[in-house]
Amino acid sequence: KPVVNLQHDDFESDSGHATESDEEKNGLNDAKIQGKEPYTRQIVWPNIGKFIILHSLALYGLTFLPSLTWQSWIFLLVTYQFSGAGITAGAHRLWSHKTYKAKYPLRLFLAVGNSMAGENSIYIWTRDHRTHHKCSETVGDPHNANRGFFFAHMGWLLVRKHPEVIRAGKTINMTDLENDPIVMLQHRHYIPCFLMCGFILPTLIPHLFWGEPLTTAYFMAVVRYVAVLHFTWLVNSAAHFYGMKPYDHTIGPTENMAVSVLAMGEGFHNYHHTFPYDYSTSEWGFSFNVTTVLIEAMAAIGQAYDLRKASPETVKARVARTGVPELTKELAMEIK
Ligand code: ST9
Ligand code: ZN
Ligand code: ZN
Repeated sequence: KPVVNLQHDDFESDSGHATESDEEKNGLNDAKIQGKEPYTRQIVWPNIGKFIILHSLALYGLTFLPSLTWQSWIFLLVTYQFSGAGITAGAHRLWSHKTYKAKYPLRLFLAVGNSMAGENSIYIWTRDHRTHHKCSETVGDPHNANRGFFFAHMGWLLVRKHPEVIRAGKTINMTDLENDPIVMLQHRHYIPCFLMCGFILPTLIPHLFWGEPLTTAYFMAVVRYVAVLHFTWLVNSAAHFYGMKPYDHTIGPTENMAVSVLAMGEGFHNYHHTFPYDYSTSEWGFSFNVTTVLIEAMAAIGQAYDLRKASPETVKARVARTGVPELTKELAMEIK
């Protein structure tokens, strides 16, 4: 198999370098994908096998939906929102971006939800996500959207990381998470935490409390897991491809309402990349944003505090500089 060894501005066919057709075959013939490091895409077959099995189980799991008891429907919805919040309010808005502070009980609650979501430990998720923001849509971005919709969605979990990702990641300061005992406990015992919160408890609870057969309860956990994975991945794929860019038209991320609905308020991605410190990830309050409702409810009972928000003046000034004022008006009409 020919070695792809392209340099940033070196597209010559040369000994040791790929020919143009090799590059096309690899789909890696673009400087935005290659970067300065020599890079060959290396498929991780065990991950492909794992995801094929997982998706087959989830598709089979869908056949159980018509026979679910009403209690199980509620349980499915609650575990979707709970594990989703472990990602949105937890890994994303709290731990990755420090958009607010949380007391111990709330951090514990979010860490349990996060373990149920099964998207790597909070520590790894945050390290990758901070790298995503720092190097957005360049070779250093773990899910670089320049490599296509599928790569941004889930392909990045099926291949070895680009060396630039690892290099960029090393420059990220993670001391805040290293000083959070809940985060480090989950990181050290990640697999048992995931299995317990993601599968064992969600299989046992419906069985013990309302007599749902164990098989049905298990398949519901699989369906919920795969659905939440795809809803999360849509933020990296759809919300980097389709939608308006009112706040900064020079970047890839977009405002995508469908993604906001599925991903609990995380589809306002043009806003989020422009104002990553904002706890609401949008300027529209509770609209299409269940996670903001949760954070504000937690603030009302004193569990969340020091919520950070971009002021309307800051947003307006930024729109005037890098955005499209007409689009914010259009978006406001769509939302209201
Ligand atoms: C999953 C994560 O699904 C999804 C994240 C999505 C993020 C979305 C963000 C959008 C905004 C929020 C929206 C929320 C919406 C929620 C909606 C809810 C309803 N920095 O990784 P390795 C170093 S996971 C620094 O193995 P390979 C490091 O030393 C799904 N260093 O690289 C590391 O060693 P260690 C389930 C870094 O070998 C070493 O390199 N999980 C960084 O290339 C090796 O790292 C899976 O399927 C960095 N950023 O393998 C697992 N990165 O870690 C999938 C690496 O020991 N992952 N280093 O410190 C894997 O199998 C592998 O990571 C791989 C790459 C094959 C993908
Ligand atoms: Zn973010
Ligand atoms: Zn993004």
